[in-house]
Amino acid sequence: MPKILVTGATGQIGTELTLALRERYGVESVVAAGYRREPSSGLTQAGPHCSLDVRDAAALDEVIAGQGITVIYHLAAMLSAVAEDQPLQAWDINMNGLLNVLESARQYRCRVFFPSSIAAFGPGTPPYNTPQDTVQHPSTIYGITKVTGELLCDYYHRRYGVDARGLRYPGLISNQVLPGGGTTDYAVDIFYAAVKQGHYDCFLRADTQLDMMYMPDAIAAAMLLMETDPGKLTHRNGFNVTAMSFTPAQLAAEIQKHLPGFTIGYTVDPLRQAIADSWPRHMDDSAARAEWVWQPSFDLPGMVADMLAHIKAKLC
Ligand code: AKB
Repeated sequence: MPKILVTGATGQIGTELTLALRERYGVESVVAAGYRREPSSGLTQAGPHCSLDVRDAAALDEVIAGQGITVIYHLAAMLSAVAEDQPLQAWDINMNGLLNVLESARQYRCRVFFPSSIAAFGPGTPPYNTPQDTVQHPSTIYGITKVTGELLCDYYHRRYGVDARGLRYPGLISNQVLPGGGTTDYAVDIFYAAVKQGHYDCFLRADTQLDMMYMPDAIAAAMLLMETDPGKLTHRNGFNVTAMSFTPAQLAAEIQKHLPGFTIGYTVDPLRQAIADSWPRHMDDSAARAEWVWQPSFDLPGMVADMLAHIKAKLC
């Protein structure tokens, strides 16, 4: 039975992943670690948890050695928009945190999951059917940390045999935890505004097409990749994965099928628009489908129906 550490366990992915891992492997097998928001007050408190700053290598080693950790899902990171506001801090958290995790993994022989992002691509990347292996020259600090993270994970595997694996997430949509400081956050905010106010003012242009995924698929993807026989993997890190690709206008039209009175307006935030414009429109995820049988369960209509049901139950 693996003993798992989830860093960033109170974040958007971490909260739901911790709960899913506990369901699969048992509550006592999964240690939830958070820093800014401690797991002691959230959904992840019902099980082993600790406060951990991943930049503190000694503290990380203490948790890993003390708890007998064998697998690390390393989710602690700063997202794209907030990282652009604080580039030095973003580098410190995203890069030094990952380096510490990989060093501990090397020393204590742990396996590692590292989430990269569509942000690992940049303006020079083919935007449609973005290939698995292509130009990666991101123009954001967040994207630079993601592509460097992919390379670092590959390096630790090649050089030290650390079993590090990862994928490139698109924008993620969760009905449980709000994202914090991302460019794709509009695709979550819109549901709360639609149910509460009947109107949403979007910070991206109506025609900004981006890849997206519903959180149950994002969690399933991480767990499936980590459970795959390593012999089947040609790539190890930075697998393209997507489930749907839409614009704010298309998402609003799908919501209007359920809430006919819903309206959307646009007040574009130049920072987040520039970030979104530098990302691909739609990735080719055939490598993930071939190597570890990736297959999403939710498309746009399925995700919208499920999101609205959950948000209405929460708010009404
Ligand atoms: C963000 O918007 O920063 C993230 C991402 C696409 O990595 N959701």
